[in-house]
Amino acid sequence: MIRKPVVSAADIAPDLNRLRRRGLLRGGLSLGGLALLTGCDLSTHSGVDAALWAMLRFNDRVQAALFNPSRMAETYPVSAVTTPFRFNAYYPEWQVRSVDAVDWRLDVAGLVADKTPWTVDRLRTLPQEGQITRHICIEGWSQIGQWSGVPLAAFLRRAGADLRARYVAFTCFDDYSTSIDMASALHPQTILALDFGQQPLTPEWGAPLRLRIPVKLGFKSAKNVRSIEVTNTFTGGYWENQGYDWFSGV
Ligand SMILES: Nc1nc2c(c(=O)[nH]1)N[C@H]1C(S)=C(S)[C@@H](COP(=O)(O)O)O[C@H]1N2
Ligand SMILES: [Mo]
Repeated sequence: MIRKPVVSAADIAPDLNRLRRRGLLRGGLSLGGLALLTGCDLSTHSGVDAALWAMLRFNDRVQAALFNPSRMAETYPVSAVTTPFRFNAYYPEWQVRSVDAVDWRLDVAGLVADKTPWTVDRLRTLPQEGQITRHICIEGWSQIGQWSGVPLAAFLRRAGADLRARYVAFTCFDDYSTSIDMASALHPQTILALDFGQQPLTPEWGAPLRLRIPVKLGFKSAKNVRSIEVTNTFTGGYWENQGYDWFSGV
């Protein structure tokens, strides 16, 4: 990375505007103010980067503190379901990857007593919950869908997860990843979905298993899940590591 000796206020104006839009910064914040807030050295580009990331992590902590675990996302009647349902991923639909559901295993890692991998059949023996909720993409569109599957809270309890851990992290076999805070993981509407529109998920909608978390923006609802890890280590995610707000509550 090329290090410029001095960074001007104009250099970071777009980033500051981004933080301001999120209601994180009010009014004009000078470079000096940002340095004070974050304790980062702003004389180089990497210093500014560090400062902006520090602000984003601060924003995550504020959002986590404001999260109300008993507030439910709005639910809808079947008649409100959006058809056709829009596909989205970081690649086009023709590049969707699929696995044989019979061979697929859900790996469980980290602060969990029982790390036995799960099959689809065994996941179906756990209690199932359905929901018709709005999926809101950060790109500015939304749609209503019907999903059902295992409440993540029930799954975590069953696996003997340490529910005091900070994060639940997901990896996907399309090389996507995301992670969420434990409070949101335990929210009653956060489910490991196996069905979409009352049919088993198909690959483009995240088969064999996707996270469905209506209290967060759509990019948090990881499709094509391969593993779940309970951890105290911050792991970010595919979009989060590129600057999307990590908490992303709706
Ligand atoms: N594995 C995986 N999950 C993913 C993504 C992805 O690229 N890969 N994209 C996310 C984004 S940005 C959105 S909006 C939703 C889209 O879900 P849908 O195709 O069911 O509408 O999936 C999310 N989960
Ligand atoms: Mo999205």
